[in-house]
Amino acid sequence: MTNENFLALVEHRAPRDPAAVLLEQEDGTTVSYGEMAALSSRIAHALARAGAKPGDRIAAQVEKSAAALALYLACLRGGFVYLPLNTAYQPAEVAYFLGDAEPAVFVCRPESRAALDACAREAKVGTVLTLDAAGHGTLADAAATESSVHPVADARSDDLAVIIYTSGTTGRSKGAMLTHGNLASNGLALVEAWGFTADDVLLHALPLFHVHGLFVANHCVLLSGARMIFHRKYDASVALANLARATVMMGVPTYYTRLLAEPGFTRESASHVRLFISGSAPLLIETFREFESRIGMAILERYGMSEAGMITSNPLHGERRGGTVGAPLPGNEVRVADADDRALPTGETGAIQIRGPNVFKGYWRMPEKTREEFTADGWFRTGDVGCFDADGYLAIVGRAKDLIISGGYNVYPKEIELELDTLPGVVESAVVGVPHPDFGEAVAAAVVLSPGATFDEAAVIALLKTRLANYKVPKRVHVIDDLPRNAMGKVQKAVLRERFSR
Ligand code: MCA
Ligand code: AMP
Repeated sequence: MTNENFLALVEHRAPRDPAAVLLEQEDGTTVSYGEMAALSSRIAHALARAGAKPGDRIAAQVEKSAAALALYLACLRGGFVYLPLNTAYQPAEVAYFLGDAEPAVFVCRPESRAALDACAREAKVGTVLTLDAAGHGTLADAAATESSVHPVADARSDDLAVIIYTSGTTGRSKGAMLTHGNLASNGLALVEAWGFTADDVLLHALPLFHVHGLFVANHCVLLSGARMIFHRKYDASVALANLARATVMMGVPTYYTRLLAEPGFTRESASHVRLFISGSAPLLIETFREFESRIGMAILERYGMSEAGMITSNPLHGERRGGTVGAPLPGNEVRVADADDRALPTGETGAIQIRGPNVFKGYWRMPEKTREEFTADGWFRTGDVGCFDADGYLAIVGRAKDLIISGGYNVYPKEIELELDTLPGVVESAVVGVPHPDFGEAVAAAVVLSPGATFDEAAVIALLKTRLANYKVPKRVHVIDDLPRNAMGKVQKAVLRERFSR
């Protein structure tokens, strides 16, 4: 039986010459496919020596670097389950993920080790190792003396490869379990849909801890033997300077609005790029149009989610329609359904439901929640609301879930409301998304105070920054007399949104 580990597929499709460049770093140094295989082998040995066994979770909260990519690949290689964590998460948030996932090994930044050691102990994590942005730390030290050869662990397509935590409407994060088969089918579908070849050079400026930067970007490159220019974080002027060498760029809409704010971003400076791809959040039609008239090329918008990787995409060849996310990717099925989970005719708006080899296995240790999110006939409820046009393009017109997407990061209001409600003097709170020129949407909050209570907005924001990842912290916290409610007593968030958007 062939090995269905996703890394086996990657290695099968890797360039024959191990010296072929996989990634270029900001300092100009390069890492070849062969060097990446050797580094991920060393790390896989080091993780095993630290106590990890196949099937164990390896959690990581590390800066973006070639070594961080090697750590992900090492987990696939060793048959471990990779659990990436946003570097913005504060210790209380990390404590939840460690407690829920019970990883055998936790890799963190050296500077946050002191703050995270206690929660790792509490969660009974076997070993804590460190890795910094330059690829140094106790993990690197342990890996340095290991063999540069490690076989790819045998895995079945249905075996777990990665857990990606996504926040939820209840305020409690759920771990989406992605299998080797999910990664393989989605990666191959994207290579085909977007025409990736070994001649491509991807400008990779996305973070490495979410589906967009970790899977979509890396997998397109790895499965086509291409190369990438790896930026630690997104800086529009640095991206612009590198476009002359790139053939593809991927980003969230904020990346493109920031690029358009650069006077030097012209047809000429973009002429080497064959494809600009946007996703993770709605691309405003104004941005789509401005880009097209300035650069003479339409941004390709696609739609995805942590539970299913990429779902639909506008076409590589053919019309890219602004305000839509295109058609289902090869092998994926998408339907727009009514409240009884029955498919609606073209042109009608309803719940977006999906099925296919890209759809995840379920939420980690939440069988009930998993059951709720699937229909009786096996379709996954995305929580997005949309409609197909006569040509098969899907438009996302809203969300049934109470979700804010700020700069491509998801924020569930409930989680922020629970924090606000713990503050002295706060009786109740409501959190909404308001339009933001840079992040698309930004988080805004309203609090109702008990009689006589005082409130210092700046102090509250500063306090929240110690408890929540920075992008979740409200940009404004408004004090209001009462939360607007409908006849059923439900908070009317649309009223607050309208009020705070002015
Ligand atoms: C940073 N800040 C933000 C955000 N990012 N505020 C709201 N929303 C944000 N996204 C705030 C910080 O709190 C800080 O505020 C100030 O901005 C500067 O922080 P810094 O880190 O320097 O900001 P930046 O480097 O300019 O980051 C903005 C960014 C970044 C480049 C847009 O957020 C980003 O890379 N986003 C991409 C997210 C992504 O990869 N999403 C994919 C998810 P203060 O100074 O007050 O502290 S995967 C997904 O959604 C699905 C599967 C899909 O379809 O892809
Ligand atoms: P995540 O939970 O981070 O995986 O985010 C997934 C959610 O992001 C989806 O359910 C959508 O609501 C949203 N999303 C992703 N891509 C797009 C897009 N192109 N347009 C609108 N929303 C998007």
